Amino acid sequence: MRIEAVELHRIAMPLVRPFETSFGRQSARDVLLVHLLGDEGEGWGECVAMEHPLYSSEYVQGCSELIEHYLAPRLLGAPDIAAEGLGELFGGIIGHRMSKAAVEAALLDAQLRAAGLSFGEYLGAARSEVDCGVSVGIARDIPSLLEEVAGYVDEGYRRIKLKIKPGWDLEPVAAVRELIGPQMLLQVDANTAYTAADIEHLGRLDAFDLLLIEQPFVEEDIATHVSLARAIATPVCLDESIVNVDVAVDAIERGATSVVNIKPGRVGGYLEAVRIHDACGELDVPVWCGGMLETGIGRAANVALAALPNFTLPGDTSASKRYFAEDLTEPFELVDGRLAVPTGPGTGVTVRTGLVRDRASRPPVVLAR
Ligand code: NPQ
Ligand code: MG
Repeated sequence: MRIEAVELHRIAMPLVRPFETSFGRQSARDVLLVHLLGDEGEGWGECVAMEHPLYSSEYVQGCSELIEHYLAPRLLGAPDIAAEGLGELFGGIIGHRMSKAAVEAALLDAQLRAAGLSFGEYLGAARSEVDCGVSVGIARDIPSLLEEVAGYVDEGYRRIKLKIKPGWDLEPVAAVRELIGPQMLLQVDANTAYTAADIEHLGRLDAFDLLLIEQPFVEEDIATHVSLARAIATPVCLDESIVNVDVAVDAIERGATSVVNIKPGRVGGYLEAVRIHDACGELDVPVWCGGMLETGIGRAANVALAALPNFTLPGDTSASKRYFAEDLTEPFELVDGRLAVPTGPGTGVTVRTGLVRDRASRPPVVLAR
């Protein structure tokens, strides 16, 4: 379609409880939304970058400027563009995957709405609902952690993921395993907080029958993940390191990762996410859908992606209320530990534009032809 205008909305979304990881503590989600207006209709995309460059090099203000000065001009200059053509249109711009993914999601939403097709149908969903897990932040102490985990188990989550860091690993994991029993799926995420010197220590996690350990070392360091995978029984799963399908295949072939966390924002979009899903499937490597504290806009598309056949492990696709008292769309609610894949055209959700306006942290950036 022909894009007539690009709007960039920045929203402050308070979190229902602060979320602490090895890289810091967040009490609000700073959300950048891309709203595209085209000759065939409109679409919304959510950027997963955080306010500050703590999880990845990208951050909200940088993404907003990158889209404003580099991506939007190319979109607005194209006579006719579809999401499948963005790889070429943005090809000269190096990196900036989260920015590109947000624009791709908005264009996909617009073109699928125009075609009357849902994200799930378009991406290749194989089921109508997805198993959900929940990511649990670093807590003040073990009793408060256990209280939080018990609440999520009561709500029906099918897998618990604990954030860990040096000084907050063996004890909380042991206590949670004791609380939830041997059957419940349990995994940990270090967000790059460890070094090669910690390999022997991380081997002690083998005692807790974990599904996987996610990204213990820095994103560029595939080799130390290979060493860890050889040294311990717990499967190693890369998150931050997996920036595209070639890196995913390389990391798998080198033995650095035997499970892959797929986040569309981190890999440049839903089309690349599907390519990683397909490549992992061919290599018999299971994948699961990560989360970046998305509002209903990003969550809707993630739930559709998580319905593809090789997403065999529960994702960080939690209910809206895990993060937000009031979502930017109709809320996603857990039913028997699962979320329903939206069936309406595009993402299938309706953006509450009044709330987008009310929660704006700055005036929208509006670019037109
Ligand atoms: C992960 N997500 O898997 C990330 C990291 C993460 C659900 O654990 C604000 C915005 C705070 C994005 C904290 C989950 C965040 C964030 C953590 C992403 O590594
Ligand atoms: Mg992670």
